[in-house]
Amino acid sequence: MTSSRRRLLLAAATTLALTGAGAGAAHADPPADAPEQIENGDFSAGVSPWFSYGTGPLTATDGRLCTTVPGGLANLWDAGIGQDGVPLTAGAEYTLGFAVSATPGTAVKAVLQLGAAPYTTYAAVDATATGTAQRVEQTFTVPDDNSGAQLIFQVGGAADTQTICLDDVSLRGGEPPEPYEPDTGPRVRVNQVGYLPGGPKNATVVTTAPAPLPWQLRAAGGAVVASGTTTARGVDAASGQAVQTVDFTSYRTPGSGLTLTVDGETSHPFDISGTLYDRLRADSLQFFYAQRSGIAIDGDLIGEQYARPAGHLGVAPNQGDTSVPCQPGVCDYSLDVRGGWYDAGDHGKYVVNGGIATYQLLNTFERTRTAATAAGGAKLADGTLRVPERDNGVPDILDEARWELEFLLRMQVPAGQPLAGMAHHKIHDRNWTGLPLAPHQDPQPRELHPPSTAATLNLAATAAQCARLYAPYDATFAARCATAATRAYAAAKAHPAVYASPSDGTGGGAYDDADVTDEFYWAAVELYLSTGAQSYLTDLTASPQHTTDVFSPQGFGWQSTAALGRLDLATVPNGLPAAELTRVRTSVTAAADAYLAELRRQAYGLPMPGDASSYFWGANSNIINNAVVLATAFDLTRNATYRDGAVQAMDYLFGRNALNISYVTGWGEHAAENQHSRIFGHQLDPNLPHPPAGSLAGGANAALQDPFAAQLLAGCAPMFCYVDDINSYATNEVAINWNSALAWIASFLADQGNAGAVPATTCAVRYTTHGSWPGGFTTQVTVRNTGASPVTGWSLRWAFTGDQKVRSFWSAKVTQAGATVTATNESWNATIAPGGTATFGLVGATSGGANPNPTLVTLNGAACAVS
Ligand code: 9MR
Ligand code: 9MR
Repeated sequence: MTSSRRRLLLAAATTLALTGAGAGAAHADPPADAPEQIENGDFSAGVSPWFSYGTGPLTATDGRLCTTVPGGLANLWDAGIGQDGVPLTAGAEYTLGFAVSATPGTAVKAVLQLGAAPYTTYAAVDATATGTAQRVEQTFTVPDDNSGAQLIFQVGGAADTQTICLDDVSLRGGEPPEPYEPDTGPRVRVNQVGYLPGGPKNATVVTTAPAPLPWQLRAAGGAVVASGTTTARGVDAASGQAVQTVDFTSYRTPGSGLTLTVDGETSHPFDISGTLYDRLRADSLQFFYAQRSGIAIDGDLIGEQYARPAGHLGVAPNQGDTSVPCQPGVCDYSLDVRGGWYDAGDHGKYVVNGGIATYQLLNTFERTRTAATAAGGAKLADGTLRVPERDNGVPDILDEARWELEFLLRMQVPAGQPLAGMAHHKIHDRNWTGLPLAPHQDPQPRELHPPSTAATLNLAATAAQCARLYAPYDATFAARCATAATRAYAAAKAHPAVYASPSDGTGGGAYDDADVTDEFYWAAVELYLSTGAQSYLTDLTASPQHTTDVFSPQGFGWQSTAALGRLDLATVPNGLPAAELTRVRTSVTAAADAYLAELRRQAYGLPMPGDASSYFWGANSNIINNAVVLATAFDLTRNATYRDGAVQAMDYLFGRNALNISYVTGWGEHAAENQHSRIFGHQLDPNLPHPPAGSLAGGANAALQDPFAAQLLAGCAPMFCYVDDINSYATNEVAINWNSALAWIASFLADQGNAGAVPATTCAVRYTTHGSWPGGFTTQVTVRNTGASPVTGWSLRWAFTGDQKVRSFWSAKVTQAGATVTATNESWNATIAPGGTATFGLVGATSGGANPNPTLVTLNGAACAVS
């Protein structure tokens, strides 16, 4: 409790006249332990669900609700602040309490009434509000039952404009609120988006039937196309439900509007299709454009409802981000930290969380260079996303990630200042604002918070990724990233234990982390992958994280980043000794095996344990990140079991769960759409949009850290600890680090097409760089046809890791686009007989940095074995 609030509560209660038709007699003693009937009466959850009419905008600051009321309105009831849906029981005793102030001062009337004409009054309390807040309390009985009465503070009728504030509004008495029963729809739980034709197809049925039950799969027209028997699974710990499972994997025929019927219940409809997730790739990435700070959002690109002026470019009422001072006493300079993405539902920008989100977008792109199913990145090429930079010659996903990278670079402490080279942990509002609030309307002062080692290493890691990935497109930017990365890493080593404070959570999240061994490992890996330098190899090898199991059952996240380094070390070509590389890759497949085992244990089929401590804030992203490990194991091994595990894991996110909800807006028959967001506040203001299609909710969180969820969901089984309400930031926020996980897996899923059998390898490539000198290298490539039929006409494709450029070549025609190299046969070596080979060579240029052999080379689109 704040001290100001405590003072208010101690202020003497003023006894006031009780008026109004039907009001019962006043009582001295409020009922003991009476239930609270007002929601968010202390405004700790912002403005919602309060509404007003005839007033200025409502703001919730420091636990008070304030607004302005124009002077000269004829009646008290010409302006009001209220709450609907207040349940009243006839004859029951209630105590209405509130604190109110008004400047310059006016009469106020609190009325409990029928919420529509004829507005029958059940009870009314008159108060005189002055510049000093006064506590008013009155006890009465109400004459009627009404499950949805209205409490309204009538505040009109003063001669002068008033600033009116309310605090600690409470109505105690009557019956306890009805227990919350979520509407969970049919008891047959499926992936509401659907299933890939060759992929796994599983569903979960909530039933108390002890024995297996028959199931029927129906086409849209109603015809039964497959049938079988369920498997009884007993009580599922995560949901507390008795369940059975259905496996209809063997049905592979594409169709739409299919349904599954078991135990007299029919599932939501779903599709079977190899193009199921094609649009999710762009949808999940579009979220980032909608979250951009410092640029007007173009409605022509992503829909008029999302158009808005640029936020935080120093235009009033914004107070930033073009010249942002530190918090008092932290530094004596200001930084231009414009741009970047708003972190989540708030307007803060955090280097730590920006780091993992940027990593995952960059890695989504980098994966297209090493994963056989990614088709060389064509699906993520320039012109594939709805961003303003489309058609600039750079893949759009890199344009989007650069928006954040430029911000991260601006957060670095300038040379000549204390802690130069480190990164400020975060920049955000001085105080929390209410919801909704468009970024350009945020009036709060913005402040830089102290630098931290964690933020500095997030900058080092992502800037190092930047250095290699942008090199083919913008050498100047890549060089700027390289410099920032090495400076940041050196600064972190010089200041290895500067931690963000866990209590620095006013106006923005804390994102505190007091173990940065994982960030050190991740940054060393990224720098090693980009530079090839021995010093980083030494550091990463010496890290305790290099030899521990970095893949926990609950997945990686912003606070546990060692897995980011491990996954990149396993997938991005590098010079690690062969035995070491094998060990690194085996750690990924071993983790994937553990996730597969967990997914088989869970009756809802997800790779996450079913205990309450696994369902924490943002767990949906951790579940997806476990799917990312499964997907990476598939990319490394081409063992379809891993692919199928990753595909199946997503069933949970799209509706195969206790609540029968898809956690991705716009995807599935019944999807989350009221995520906690100051921008996408449709639930609070119908003129505002829901989050755009492809926005992921944080998900079930048994810790229930927000008051709305705490009150509504107390005692929930872990998988039930979620509500699709804008007030619940602990279960239902949007966030860049969650959507980055979704974007990564969406791209992987879309790449799987029908998820058919993995083709056998019919080629082997030997790639040898047999000469290197400062500025250049020469490489020879031999491809062997290991299949049974001749290859006639060949095209070999691979990607460099950084800025390498082909300068000359022989025995093939070699072209290059970005980092991707394509070598096409000459007429004289067009045919390669079974067992035969073709050899060609090239001379390349590089400004330095790592130049490892590629790990993926494709022959006419099919992956070859590479040595
Ligand atoms: O809106 C904020 C959300 O982005 C954060 O995740 C969350 C926890 O830090 O806090 C939310 O802000 C609330 C604040 O913590 C308490 N006052 C009400 C704010 C809005 O609901
Ligand atoms: O994702 C964060 C979660 O791991 C933490 O437990 C939680 C409380 O500190 O904060 C979450 O991050 C929020 C951040 O603090 C403020 N912006 C919104 C983020 C998502 O809810």
